Amino acid sequence: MQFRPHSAAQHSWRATPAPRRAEFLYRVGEILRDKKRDLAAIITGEIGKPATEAAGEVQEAIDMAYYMAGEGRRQFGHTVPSELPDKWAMSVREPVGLVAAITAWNFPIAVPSWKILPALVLGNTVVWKPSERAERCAAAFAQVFRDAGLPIGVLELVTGDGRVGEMLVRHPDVRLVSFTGSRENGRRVAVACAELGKRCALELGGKNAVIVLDDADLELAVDGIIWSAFGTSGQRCTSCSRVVVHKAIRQALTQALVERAKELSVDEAALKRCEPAILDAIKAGARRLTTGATLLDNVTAQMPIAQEELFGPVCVIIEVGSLEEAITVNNNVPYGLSSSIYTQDVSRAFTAARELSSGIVYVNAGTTGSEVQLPFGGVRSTGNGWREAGQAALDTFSEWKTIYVDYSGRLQRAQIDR
Ligand code: TXE
Repeated sequence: MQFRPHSAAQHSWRATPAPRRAEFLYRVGEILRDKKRDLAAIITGEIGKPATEAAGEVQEAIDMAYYMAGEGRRQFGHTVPSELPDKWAMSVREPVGLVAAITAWNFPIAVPSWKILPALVLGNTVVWKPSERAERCAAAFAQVFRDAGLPIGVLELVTGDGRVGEMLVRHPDVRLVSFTGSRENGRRVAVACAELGKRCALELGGKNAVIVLDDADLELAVDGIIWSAFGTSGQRCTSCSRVVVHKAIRQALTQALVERAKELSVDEAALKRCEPAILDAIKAGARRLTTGATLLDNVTAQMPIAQEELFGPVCVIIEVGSLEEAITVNNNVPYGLSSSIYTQDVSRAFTAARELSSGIVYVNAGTTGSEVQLPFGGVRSTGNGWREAGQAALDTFSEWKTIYVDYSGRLQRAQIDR
């Protein structure tokens, strides 16, 4: 499979004033809004996401379209007095160039929108390789950009598996790879980008915990855990796969979670993929409390099932004796995407918000539910410093250029001519 970027499209898109580029994104938002139901039905049909969650996913793309369209008139730079007379100093944002967006299957429209929309409004062109498990969703989403009148060659859709992804990563014209997927494949992308001197923005796995302290609103915590652990059958990178509970309320919380989990139906294929890890945990002493939406207790923090991302409807319960111990358990995993704490004590909430090692922290809410106007991403094995969404995305998809204009008519040497 060959990919030939549209260099003419790249030059003309870069030269298009940002407010004009933004007009295409406003139209994308309007079309997404008008086609929300149809697109949600395609997501449900292709990957089995429940209708309400699929609609929520399209809404996320709508929100991102309008948010990033607004950035068309807010690409602020800086002007600052030079240290030398008759000299002007300023900085401006510039596009990186051709961006390769490589995305996972579980959010086939929302996650691509988090990459494509900021990349376009900043003047980049994009080649997008969706997951091979969500190509119908990708075709429908790419059609929205065509219907919005986006010039040919500004957004290119290429389909295929990881080999096509690798080809794009190595393509000489690609300057930035924005990758969402598993840690293993993310590392392959990062190594290739390092060898080739390309920027690489990674959004990888999670092993997200909900901490429940002894003063928590138990009912609220149960709602938040059940939703973030078993919504989307636990197949969000931000899904809760660990409950870290204070020993004083462990029994009451566990009982309440079991009652609720029993009522749920889950993606059986996702659960099946998790069965070997569940059996290993049981051999190591864990106790399976429910099938389907699976809860296990008697799990210690260092067990593999409490460390590794399963990406399915499985959640373990770990008992602790203090906030400090809960924070240590939360932080001692390879991933650092999302954390949550339930407490009604403001000092403990803010202590946790400061000490929890993750890119996102929720207080009195579960681990899922990011909003487009704030940075999204994680630390350690979840990411590599770049963020998506919010103002942070502007830095991921642009370069700074500093411009000095010396109108003195003579040689002036900074730091020397004093
Ligand atoms: O990933 P895969 P999946 C994570 C989630 C889980 C994974 C599930 O935590 O770990 O994604 O998604 C392409 N070079 N997140 O199974 O298999 C592949 O074709 C280049 C985190 O889809 O890694 C697909 O398009 N590309 C996230 C994409 O990579 C390669 C939110 C992902 O595939 C490649 C959602 C290679 N060598 C899911 N190999 C977050 N943190 O925001 C594969 N691909």
